[in-house]
Amino acid sequence: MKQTWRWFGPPDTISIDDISQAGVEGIVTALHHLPNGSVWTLDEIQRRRSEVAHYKNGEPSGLAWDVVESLPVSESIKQQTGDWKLHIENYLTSLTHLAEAGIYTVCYNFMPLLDWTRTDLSYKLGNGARCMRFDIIDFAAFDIHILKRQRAAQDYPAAIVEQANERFQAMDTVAQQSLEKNIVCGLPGAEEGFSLASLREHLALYDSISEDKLRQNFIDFLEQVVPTAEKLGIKLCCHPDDPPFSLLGLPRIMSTEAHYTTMMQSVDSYANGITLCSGSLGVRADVDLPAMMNRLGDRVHFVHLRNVTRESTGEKISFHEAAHLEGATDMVALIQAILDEESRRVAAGSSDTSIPFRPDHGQEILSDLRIAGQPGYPAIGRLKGLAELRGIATALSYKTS
Ligand code: DNO
Repeated sequence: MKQTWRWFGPPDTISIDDISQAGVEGIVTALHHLPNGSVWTLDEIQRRRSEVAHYKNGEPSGLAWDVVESLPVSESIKQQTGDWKLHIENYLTSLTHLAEAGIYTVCYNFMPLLDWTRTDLSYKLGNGARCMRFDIIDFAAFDIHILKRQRAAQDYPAAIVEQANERFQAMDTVAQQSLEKNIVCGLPGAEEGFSLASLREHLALYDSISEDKLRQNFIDFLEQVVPTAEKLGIKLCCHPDDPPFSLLGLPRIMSTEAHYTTMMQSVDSYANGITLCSGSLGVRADVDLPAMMNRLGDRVHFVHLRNVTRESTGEKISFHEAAHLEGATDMVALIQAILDEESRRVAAGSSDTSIPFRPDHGQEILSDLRIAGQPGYPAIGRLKGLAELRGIATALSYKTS
């Protein structure tokens, strides 16, 4: 397992110098400053590669850009509107440039409008640490009373609607504004951010896009890009929906193991792979992550290791981000399943025997609490997560000589 770390590029307050001290072996980054749908030029890619490869003083860092997260799929492609064909051409050109620069693992998602979504970005835990939380009651209160989406109330069980009404009545303007901002502005790495008015306009565009239609658009996208990726030796890996259920009435089509199986069968190629995100999929009680890794592991090209505590039951639930070894996912069993897959690859003579993973998110602890960092991406919380995950992988791989 290759230990990687997400870096948001030069504006990131955690530098390559800092990251190198965390003992990581590779970097996950993206050209966040380029608009969705545009070409990633070779120049821009080379510049970022060089930034990754050097410390602030110009000395080599020994680190390389291993994984792209994400090469965004534009809304035009997802909806098949406007410039979508040009955006696909641009996607292919960007993949070609990435391969020319020696970068072969490319993560993306197919979530409509909203990327990962939380209602509370700084939820205080009993020990004073802070983490991100998704509260389905707050979310429903936003949807029904702030966004005022038509038919919103029909999308939640009656008990949730009732609690959302009470919750909203008790909120002052500051609480309402902060909830709205958390949901619509876009979290780190998210590709789109909205105002309330623009979110309403964008939601209307999905009125005629059913789940089946979105899936067909996804398959059309894969049919266009996977053959090129295959030729270039690029491994595409789709990130799951986070949270893994429909939000704001939008279709979500990458929330379960069955969704991944459909995706893999629709375009059957090694280049059409998975980002196994234990924090996103782990919200669902019906996803067994170690078993999924055992069943679909030969297409897992990138792993996000993170844990969640489920706070309620049902299809749409509340949850918060747990410490990496706590929460719903049996992290030891999942890491064992990843190591088993690597052993199968070694036996099969594959060259991809070290699957890149990153400690996904982290709780804010110690000095993180005194720094206004990127929500979900604190230095010390992630370092703790990485150290724990690294410890498990080391112990499970230990062989006495
Ligand atoms: C959140 C991230 C997501 C992810 C994208 C992948 O922390 O895991 O934003 O990067 O969904 O395309």
